[in-house]
Amino acid sequence: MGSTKPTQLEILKILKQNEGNFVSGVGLAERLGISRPGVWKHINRLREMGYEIQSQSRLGYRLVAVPDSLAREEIVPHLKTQWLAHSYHYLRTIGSTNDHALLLAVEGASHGTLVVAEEQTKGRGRLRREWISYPNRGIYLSILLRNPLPVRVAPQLAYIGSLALVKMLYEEFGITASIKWPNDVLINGRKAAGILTETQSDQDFTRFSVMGIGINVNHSREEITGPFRYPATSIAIEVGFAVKRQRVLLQFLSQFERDYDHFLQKGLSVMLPEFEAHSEVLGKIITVVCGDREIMGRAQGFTPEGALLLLREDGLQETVWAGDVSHVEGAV
Ligand code: BT5
Repeated sequence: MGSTKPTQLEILKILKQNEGNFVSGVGLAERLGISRPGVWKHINRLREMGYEIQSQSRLGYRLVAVPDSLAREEIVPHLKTQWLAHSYHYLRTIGSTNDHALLLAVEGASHGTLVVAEEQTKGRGRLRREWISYPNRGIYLSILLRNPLPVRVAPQLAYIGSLALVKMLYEEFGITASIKWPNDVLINGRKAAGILTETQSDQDFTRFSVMGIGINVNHSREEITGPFRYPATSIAIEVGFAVKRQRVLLQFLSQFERDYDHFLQKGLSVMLPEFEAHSEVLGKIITVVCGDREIMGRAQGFTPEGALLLLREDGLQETVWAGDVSHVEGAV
């Protein structure tokens, strides 16, 4: 687990309140009721966690820089959401955030619970494929959603997640990303994020859904060399500089909450024009793999439920509910 000790959190709070200024070691020791070597020990622990803390005899300690960590203390105080991520579960390393969120769901965790990790050792894609989750570079998160949805509607959550990510990347970073139906976000034609939605249902309605998303943020080219089913990239590779993951996470959560609430009120069909506007495949000749079938055709549009309408070479139109787009005309 990735929890920071209460005394360390208190020291951090005091250093942040005095950002730019030195805080005396004696003062810290007195305030916290611990010895000066005790303060020093906690300061060193914070340094190991990536906090840059300057120390000078007689002056004390000064916070110089905070790490780009997704720990609770760096995210929760800055949340702008109404209901999302207020229950915040941070893990330095975990098998899969989706597995952890599914477990929390069964134990009764609340709507909007967020699980986020710095590293996954068993990150999953669809059909149990592997999701490479390089430590401290990406964002690996799962959101627990408790609104009962008709079972056939649940896959649409992936569209809402990818739409929120694409919109956020543009608004916050000026990045033009696109959605490769049904669950990928591409930048310059390469996969930068993938979504995995898992649900538990009672008959026709979901009891809960977990929407997991993996975002390649600061990976170097070496860190995301495949072999992958589709060319991969990271935000940093495409924009040419490192991006604060904290900002990506906070802004994504705000955008997803807005889009999810809109989706609940109005349904996917109202959001379809936006989804189409950001589509990587619309109007292009693509190849879709559905089980052991491969269908080639022009992506003509989406049904109000989000299925893909494909005009095949033989002139017949086919409605594809699930599959993998393995090739897009003119792709990298
Ligand atoms: C996905 O599956 O794209 C969904 C990925 C969801 C990952 C998140 S991370 C948080 C949460 N917890 C989990 O355990 N999972 C979710 P799919 O469309 O099936 O694509 C999987 C394929 O993408 C793999 O077979 C690889 O070819 C490729 N791939 C693996 N890691 C990648 C990466 N980091 N970037 C780009 N492509 C990758």
